[in-house]
Amino acid sequence: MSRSIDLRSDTVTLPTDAMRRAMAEAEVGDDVYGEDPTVRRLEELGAEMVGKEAALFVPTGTMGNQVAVMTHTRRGEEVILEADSHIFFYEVGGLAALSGVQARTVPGRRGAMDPGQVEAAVREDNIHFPRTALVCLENTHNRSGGTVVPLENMAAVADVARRHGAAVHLDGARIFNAATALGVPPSKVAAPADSVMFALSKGLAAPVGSLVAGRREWVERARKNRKLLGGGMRQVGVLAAAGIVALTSMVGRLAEDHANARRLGEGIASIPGLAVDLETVQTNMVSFEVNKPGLTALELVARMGEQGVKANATGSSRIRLVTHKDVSAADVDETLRVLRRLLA
Ligand code: TLP
Repeated sequence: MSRSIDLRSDTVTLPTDAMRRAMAEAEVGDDVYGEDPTVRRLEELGAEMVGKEAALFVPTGTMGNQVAVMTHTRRGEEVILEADSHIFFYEVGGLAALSGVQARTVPGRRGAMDPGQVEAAVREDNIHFPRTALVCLENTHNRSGGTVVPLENMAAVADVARRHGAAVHLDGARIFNAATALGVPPSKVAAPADSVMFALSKGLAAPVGSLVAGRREWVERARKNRKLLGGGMRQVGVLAAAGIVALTSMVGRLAEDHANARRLGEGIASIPGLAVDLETVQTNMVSFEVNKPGLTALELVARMGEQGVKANATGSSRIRLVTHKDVSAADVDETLRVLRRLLA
């Protein structure tokens, strides 16, 4: 069977040979006792890269975001976040189920919330109201098609939060894609936030893992909440070792994924029956509409699958394609050939 082209997500990336070697050779210890030297190295390296005092290794981005929310809030408080944000849309209701907080959503434009609307959503002091404890940002913004939220917008929203005594958390699962697209270090993207979660297991191709970073005292409280959620891992340096390879050798190549997404987006824009807003193709994703009467996104995804191209439907007429290190320019061209045939 010929290999398929997997554009469902950058989470499907396979670990590199260098990662497998580092994993096999990793020096380990019991991380719940703080005795795994490889985890410590990863946490220090990650914290430094995003310009924060300390970081915590977590098994998934979802746990990282949820631990962050739990550490910033108390039960019954309110969290402001973008209506299509991952934390609100894709984390199984964790805000309510795990932290007992309530979500107040604000619509965004390509992931960016209007600071005025955020300000209007902040609760004033009133005996009836929950306290607004936290504002969450996301960069790059997944459901907008991997768009980059402008740094000025992040700073303006963070400023609103601070003026009202609320903390700011950044879901930076793809912070390195944002930094690559903006041509700035990731610490600049994380700067407006008190805490940031970023993934090692997406475009950077580690098999597992994310980091949550912030002030040292905050990270120690987050460590306790990670334990509460069952995320205290033992000789986990075997995984952290792959994370170190991810951070030290996989960031530089993300521009290649962005170029492939652009090539894919431009090709899709020329196919009758498909529509893509090329202005949203800013990093490693292409989110497009299926406009052919009688053809749903799910049906097109199924037909693409039969032709060896895997994709995800993200709405009844919307499909998302994600480029990553296991997708070449030739794979992009093959994907475009398949789409042209299917839409003919
Ligand atoms: N996103 C996944 C799915 O959950 C949708 C994907 O394929 O894109 N924040 C953002 C912005 C994310 O895109 C994701 C994963 C997460 C958090 C959660 O990370 P994991 O999958 O490690 O829990």
